[in-house]
Amino acid sequence: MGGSSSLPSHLRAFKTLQGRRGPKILVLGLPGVGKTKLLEAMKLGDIESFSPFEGFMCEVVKGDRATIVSWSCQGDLRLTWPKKCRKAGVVFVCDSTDRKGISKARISLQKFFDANHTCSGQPLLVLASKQDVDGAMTCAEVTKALQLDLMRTRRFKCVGTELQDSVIDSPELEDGLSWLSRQLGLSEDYFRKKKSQSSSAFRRVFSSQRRSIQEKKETGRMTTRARSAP
Ligand SMILES: Nc1nc2c(ncn2[C@@H]2O[C@H](COP(=O)(O)OP(=O)(O)O)[C@@H](O)[C@H]2O)c(=O)[nH]1
Ligand SMILES: [Mg+2]
Repeated sequence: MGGSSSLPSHLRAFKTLQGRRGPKILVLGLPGVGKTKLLEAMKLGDIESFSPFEGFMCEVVKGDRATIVSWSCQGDLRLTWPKKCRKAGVVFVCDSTDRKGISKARISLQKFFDANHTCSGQPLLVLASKQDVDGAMTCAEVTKALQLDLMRTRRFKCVGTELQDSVIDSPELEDGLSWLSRQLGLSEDYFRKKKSQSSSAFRRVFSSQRRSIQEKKETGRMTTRARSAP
């Protein structure tokens, strides 16, 4: 405990939440791009949501196998992450419908890698979300706009996802996560949801949890919610 009080608040928060081995995946992206939706679709475990400081939102999933940390902030991913996080695969979610905002996303991603050089060797999975919306950018367009090809030393893959409320299974997401698992030296199904879990039950739990989080946000309180798999 001693010394941890001098850490920046976001590091203190991760110290308590990330677990002994550190997260396997860091999910990054601007607000509203679909990070929470992704965590819901993965169904790996309870989602804890909190705000380490104003304007920043963090979600942590501590599944049976893997811990996942999702980080949302207003355009600034220039935080230096704890060492344990630097072994994680990086999932960058961007909103394919937001053509104007894509350069902001590119700058955020660049800032993240600039501040975390040790993450540079880690695999990068880019999720081009909201592919179900008319006029969404294709993966090729997103790859170009984020200048992923210029990141020569980094392994990356870009997949398009459509995670609407009614869509529970996403082959594209599974494909992306299998790729990430392989790159991290894990089994293909490492990040795959448990087959026995009932999707309709999940839908019910998630929609009630989302409502509850929203209500808490509106009252201006810190949000901490646990979702329990049925
Ligand atoms: N149509 C569509 N909407 C999506 C998709 N992914 C996320 N959304 C919606 O985008 C909004 C923001 O998603 P959320 O996961 O909360 O974003 P976050 O702020 O990055 O966590 C929500 O209304 C989601 O339902 C998608 O693939 N398709
Ligand atoms: Mg969110």
